[in-house]
Amino acid sequence: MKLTRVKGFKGEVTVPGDKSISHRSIMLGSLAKGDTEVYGFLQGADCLSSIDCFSKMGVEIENKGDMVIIHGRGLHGLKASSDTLDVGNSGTTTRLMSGILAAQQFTSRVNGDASIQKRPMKRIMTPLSMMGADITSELSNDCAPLIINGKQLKGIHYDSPVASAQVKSAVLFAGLYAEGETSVTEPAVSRNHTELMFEEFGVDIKCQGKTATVKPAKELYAKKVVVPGDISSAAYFMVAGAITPNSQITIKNVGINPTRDGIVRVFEMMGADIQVEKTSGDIGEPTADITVSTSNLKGCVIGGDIIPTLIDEIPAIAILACFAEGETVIKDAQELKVKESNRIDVMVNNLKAMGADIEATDDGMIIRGGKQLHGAVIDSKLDHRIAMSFAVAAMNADGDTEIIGSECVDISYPKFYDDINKLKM
Ligand code: SPQ
Repeated sequence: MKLTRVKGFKGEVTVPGDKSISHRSIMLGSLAKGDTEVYGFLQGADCLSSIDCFSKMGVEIENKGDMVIIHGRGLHGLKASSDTLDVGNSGTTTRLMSGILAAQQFTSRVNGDASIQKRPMKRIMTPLSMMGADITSELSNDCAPLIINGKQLKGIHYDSPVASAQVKSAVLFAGLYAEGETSVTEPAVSRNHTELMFEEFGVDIKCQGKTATVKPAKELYAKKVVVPGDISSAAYFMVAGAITPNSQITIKNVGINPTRDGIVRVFEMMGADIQVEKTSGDIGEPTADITVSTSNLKGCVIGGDIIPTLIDEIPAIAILACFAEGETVIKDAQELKVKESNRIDVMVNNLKAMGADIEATDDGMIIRGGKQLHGAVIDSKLDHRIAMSFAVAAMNADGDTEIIGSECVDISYPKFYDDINKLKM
């Protein structure tokens, strides 16, 4: 795809439903008793992989577009799949589903695309094995394909070395089936959608500080789920509004759960013209309409406990920092190396190709803003967040930019290019 400078962006956009909540709605809906209706479900390839995997385990799931009905089979109602469970590109499906599979009375094989086959799975294999799970990496490289022989699990306390909602959630899902209580303590609190949704579906879960504790469940109960707009998708419009001259963009109904809203705090630190107007929200998830206008930005330091609350927005924030006065330091973000691509290297190399003053560090990057970007050939490495970040950069650069693999936005935002083009002046 070729992109070039725009004069400005004006208008309103409603981004698709939150990816993390959409995945969890399929998993909890499948394990619940009764029918779960999900409104605003994200029809991205990753969430369709979750639907596919649970359908293969005997769950009837009606996908009617924006609305999905899951005919739950109860906590012990899943059936062995005769095929490999194909997670596609989705780390969330792989890790959360593994926690469930570890406790079933059957064996499963879980595999995905080339990117998934490189992402680390030891981080879930270790705590699940401590619970008594039999989970192995077929190629003995701690990556998928995974073979999971369901076992009776026992509750543990796990001190997670990483702030990861996927690790925490894998253990909590396994904890539903374990003998005794299961708890996870993280070094910093990661997104808490699993905890909030467990409560909604009738699970006995307690959260205190950085620890979440779940009691074994007897039954989960179906629940209507209204999915808020994904702040990770809103991020591209927030950045576009702030860095593009003559712009004002309102993003409607965005989830602003405090474990996900770090990008809003960064916009405020950088002096962006941003307004957050709270709306009603549902399932314990606060929402807001966010308006961002062309801004005079200044660099800042982003690190510590805020990182898990904006980890997926860092590619977009790196673009923002190129348009700020002074230096932006992003640190404590080594987790970026194990996402769909190595997001530190891929951002730094591609931004360098566009003329940015940027360097990679061990745990992040340093960006000296203010250098005019120019068009370049950008390799997205088939990472949706890289493709969308560079689409926004390209619309603020001199000359043409070509994004290789631009179609990978299908993972989390299939209509992204249509939506951003509609706002062009
Ligand atoms: O699902 P996947 O592939 O891991 O997707 C990403 C993304 O950018 O969309 C990460 F690459 O989001 C993760 C996120 O980074 C989704 C997620 C979740 O829903 O629990 C948690 C985060 O990952 P982690 O490893 O920090 O727990």
